[in-house]
Amino acid sequence: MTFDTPITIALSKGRIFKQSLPLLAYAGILPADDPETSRKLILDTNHAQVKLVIIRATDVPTYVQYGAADLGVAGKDVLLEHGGAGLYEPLDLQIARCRMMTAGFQDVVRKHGRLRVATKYVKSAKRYFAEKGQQVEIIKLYGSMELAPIVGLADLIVDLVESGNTLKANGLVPLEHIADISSRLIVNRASWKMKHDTVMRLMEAMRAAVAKNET
Ligand code: PRT
Ligand code: MG
Repeated sequence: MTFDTPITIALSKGRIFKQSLPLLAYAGILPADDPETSRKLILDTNHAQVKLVIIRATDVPTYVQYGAADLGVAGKDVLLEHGGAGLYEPLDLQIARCRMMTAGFQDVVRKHGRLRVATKYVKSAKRYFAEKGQQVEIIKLYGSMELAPIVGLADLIVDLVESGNTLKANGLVPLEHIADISSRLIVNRASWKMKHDTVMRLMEAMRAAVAKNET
């Protein structure tokens, strides 16, 4: 692929960067640095016009919403919390897959009053329990949710589960399935219009890479 317009792609370190690499490579984009070892926040690529910005996973939709990046890769969990304002979500990349679940001790007993649920996914948790017609008290945390039931901060947590090992290591079990999660390509609405050809070609190359992975 050739790039006749500047393109900035927002990615987070870790699993999203690693699993996006082969999809980007399929579109001919090769980063000049490895974010795990480099301290650079902006990575050059083999194309002078294409830059990667490396940011926190939860910040990716914000960068794309405001046009600080034209495109990004973000987990559906993060997008559900962000709300999707100012961006399109045209492609499920089928990477960084996991499940959003409730979890707790095997025998969650409801004490007096409402069940307490600790999570960083406040919006998703609220919607899930509201749809079930269950009154709960949501406690916002920023990480290490597994600790909350152990120390009596909450009866349940809402978290992402992949292998289940993290829950198991903390004596918890997955209980109810809320959503299947994977990462999505997201596109700034103005970039979608102004850089249409380039964005489309990039997206179609990534779509082909996803399809190839599925077969
Ligand atoms: O780590 P940081 O605080 O910077 O941000 P982050 O945790 O949001 O980023 P990162 O890179 O860890 O995750 C990015 C995205 O990967 C998430 O937004 C999800 O869409 C996706 N993803 C896929 C996961 C997992 N699988 C996952 N297993 N994100 C987190 N986990 C965590 C989970 O929260 C739990 O702590 O891994 C633990 C469970 O894993 P198992 O295998 O023990 O079940
Ligand atoms: Mg993490």
